[in-house]
Amino acid sequence: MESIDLRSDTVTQPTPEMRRAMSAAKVGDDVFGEDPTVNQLQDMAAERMGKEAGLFVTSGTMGNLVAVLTHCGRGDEAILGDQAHTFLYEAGGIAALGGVHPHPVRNQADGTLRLQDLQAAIRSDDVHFPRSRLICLENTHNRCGGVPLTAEYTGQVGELAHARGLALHLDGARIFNAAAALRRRPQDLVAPADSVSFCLSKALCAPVGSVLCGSREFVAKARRIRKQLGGGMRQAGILAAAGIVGLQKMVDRVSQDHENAWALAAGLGQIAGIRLDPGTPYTNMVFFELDPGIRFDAEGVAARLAEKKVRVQVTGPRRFRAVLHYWVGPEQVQRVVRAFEDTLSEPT
Ligand code: TLP
Repeated sequence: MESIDLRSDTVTQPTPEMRRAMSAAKVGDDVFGEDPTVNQLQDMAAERMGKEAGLFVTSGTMGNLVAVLTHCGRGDEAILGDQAHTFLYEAGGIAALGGVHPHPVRNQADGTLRLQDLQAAIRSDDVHFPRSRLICLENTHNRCGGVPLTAEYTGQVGELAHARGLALHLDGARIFNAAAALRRRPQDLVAPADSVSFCLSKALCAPVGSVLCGSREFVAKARRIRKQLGGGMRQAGILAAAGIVGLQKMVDRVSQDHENAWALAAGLGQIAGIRLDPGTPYTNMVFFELDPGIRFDAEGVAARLAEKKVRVQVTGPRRFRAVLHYWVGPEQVQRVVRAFEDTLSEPT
């Protein structure tokens, strides 16, 4: 029996087609700009995002870091959600490596930052203050349940940022999930942003990489910063080849992951002792917790599930996240539901 890993969509393995494309990829020295496969991926990504240019980076974390360091200098300030991945889970890189002051604003449950909170967070010109340079949004919003942000909301934030002389960066790690859920083109969702990074190594199944997109001028500057960070790769076409297959073949299928997430939520919702988060799932993530009546804690349940070859992410003492992806189909979803049923009915 194969194990079912729902801890994240980052666990996705490359498809056989990706492995074939990787072994056949034409490569060159990408620091010289001479890797044809990287160049093709960057062009495709920029076109998908409706931006002038793209830059292949090692990870979503590097995409956000390079973006923030391209927009901001040392001592400048980036305004972002207090639940943002960049604020919580990127090892403080923007401060540690860029001297950029993070200014967290409370995330609402729907992943947004209130416009009045953003207005209030932007500093006036005063020697006491860091200079506000950037607002960051996240779409879909991971910690807020994988919820998508609408094009209209992002447009309002873009207008506000630009009117006050700030730039807008979008962490679009899962922008294709947002696009599928909202039935909008990704380029419409990211149009108000000056830069956007999206991941190839999550729903799209590529083994490595993200692409940071923006204007030609922005990407030229970002390229130097990527080099400073040690992210200038050489024959990276081997990796980019998988990303190209991801963009060609995996984008249109992410709505299947959303359907499987609904099926999982429907099954889990029937089990006494499981409480689904209101609204879950918005996209490919199901968030839920254990009722107070259940004697196990989340770690205890996860350990018992692991014995049944089912893995989920523990996100709190009694909380879980399950992320659907290409390698988990409807049959596996039913196996996960049964594994939860069996586990919660076991004696402690
Ligand atoms: N998220 C991972 C973990 O780091 C939490 C996950 O399992 O969800 N932005 C967003 C919104 C993300 O969710 C992630 C990864 C990243 C950026 C960073 O991407 P990588 O892992 O490629 O550095």
